[in-house]
Amino acid sequence: MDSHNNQKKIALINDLSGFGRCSIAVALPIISVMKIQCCPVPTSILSNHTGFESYFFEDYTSRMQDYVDEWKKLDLHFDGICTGFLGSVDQIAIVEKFLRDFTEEDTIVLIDPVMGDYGKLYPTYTLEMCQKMKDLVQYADILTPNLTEACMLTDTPYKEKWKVAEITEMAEKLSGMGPDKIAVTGIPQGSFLANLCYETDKPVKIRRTHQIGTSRSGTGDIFAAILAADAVNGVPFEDSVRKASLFLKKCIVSSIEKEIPLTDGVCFEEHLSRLL
Ligand code: PXL
Repeated sequence: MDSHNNQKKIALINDLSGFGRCSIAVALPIISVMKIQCCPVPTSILSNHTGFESYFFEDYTSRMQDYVDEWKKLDLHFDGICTGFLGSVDQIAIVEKFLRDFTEEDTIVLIDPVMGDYGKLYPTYTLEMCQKMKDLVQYADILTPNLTEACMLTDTPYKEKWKVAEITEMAEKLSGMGPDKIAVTGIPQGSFLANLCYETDKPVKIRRTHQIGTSRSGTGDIFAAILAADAVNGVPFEDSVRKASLFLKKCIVSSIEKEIPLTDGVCFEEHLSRLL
């Protein structure tokens, strides 16, 4: 029988940045190539992301509820919900309502708490938004904070050097807030960056990833999209973290070869077929 719900679907709540390869612009093609229908909910529209000196930013909060109300009329059911960059406190409240309205028993919720990097909040992020993000974490099955975001969500002072045990402690705290799978990204380890892969009742795993000095925009969004699509496809979390790390490494190597500025993200397009 015909149904909107005959194919697996992920609702992707994120911004649309026209340039800089982040958010919807990278997550949508990745989720599609992994054979899942991707349904975006735009949170804001930017000419280019906030890592550039200048950008145009239009908040979409006031339109979002009308937008998703139409999805209720269509009786859409989602196998996954993936949230990323959020632009205001009111918007976080709308996302919370979306999670309450659309999360069913089998829906996997991935929250990427995009808040900041290198120990600092992104320019559009306020302390009130941090508090609301802490409340949102309870809805997540999977959480993908970088080190800065893990610190902000657990009220841990940020620093440059970390012991695995200290990051594991933060992951445990985060897990206590809701999610049972957590990938803490962007951990400096010698000349590499690593991800810490935490699953409730399993030993912690460290996965090395991209080389240091090449931290590029959008890599967190690519990482989260692969994890969300894999989770919906039933791939074990640890395998998925390894796959996402390897994929990013290839993309970063190509971006260095092509001398792409760090702001412009990674050349993932030529590697998409690796995710098939
Ligand atoms: O990739 C994270 C991200 C997403 N969206 C916007 C951003 C950033 C990081 O700077 O500015 C608009």
